[in-house]
Amino acid sequence: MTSPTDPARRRFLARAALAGSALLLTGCDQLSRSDTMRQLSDATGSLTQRAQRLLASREALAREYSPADIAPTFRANGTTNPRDEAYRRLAANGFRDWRLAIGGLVDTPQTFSLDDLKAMPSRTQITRHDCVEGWSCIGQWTGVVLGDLLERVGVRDEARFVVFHCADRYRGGDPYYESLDMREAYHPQTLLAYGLNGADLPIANGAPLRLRAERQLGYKMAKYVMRVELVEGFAHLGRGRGGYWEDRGYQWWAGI
Ligand SMILES: Nc1nc2c(c(=O)[nH]1)N[C@H]1C(S)=C(S)[C@@H](COP(=O)(O)O)O[C@H]1N2
Ligand SMILES: [Mo]
Repeated sequence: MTSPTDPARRRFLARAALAGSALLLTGCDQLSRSDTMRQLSDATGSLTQRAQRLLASREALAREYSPADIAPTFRANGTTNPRDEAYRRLAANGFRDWRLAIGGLVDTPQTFSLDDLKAMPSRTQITRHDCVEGWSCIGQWTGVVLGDLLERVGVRDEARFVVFHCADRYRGGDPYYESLDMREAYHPQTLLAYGLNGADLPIANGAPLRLRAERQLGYKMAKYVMRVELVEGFAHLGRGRGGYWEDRGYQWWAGI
């Protein structure tokens, strides 16, 4: 055990506080179990502070990195090449016939082509993706701020969640889907992204459009988004827990 006055511990905590994060990772990193445990126990103090800050303000921004931190290739996980027939046809045509549909509890249901989305104001951010399986990766994402799109369609007062319906069935089983609450949906870093590291989003990472919810774990960030639905609750979707992995026991709230 180290004491709070231990100089090495004080230096570690000072560095962690400066960087705004206890786990300093660049590029793609694999955290071994012992590394993770050591860093977590070393950093208990600052992690507690971080949790308090997040609780005090759910509007807090996720850390953004510099171009030098970007991993040479962004790791892909989960579905990396949907086999679904409709998706394959869209991909074969460079997604020219793809449309994002936004409906449910909105004033004006609308569809958007990729060009429509690219013509809207965009945001670019370099962030770290953390997968619950124990890896992380830094990439630069470009896309439409989800809140801007929601403003366009007009969200009705009864809407409490935004659901993302995806093109893929994970391992050929049930369709992948995810959901966010309205505060996370309107967060300034929550994007529907069509670009990764300055190029079109690759199929492996969710082309043509994927969610970025930077304060959440990787499984929340739906790839291959086809339809966005505003709902009061998600009991009628999948097994009723708000997402593919939530239906299989993962936490719905995956804030980090
Ligand atoms: N449609 C869809 N979205 C998905 C998944 C998936 O299998 N299908 N996997 C999730 C998981 S667990 C992670 S970690 C990230 C991986 O994103 P990446 O392939 O860009 O690394 O996508 C998430 N979104
Ligand atoms: Mo993940």
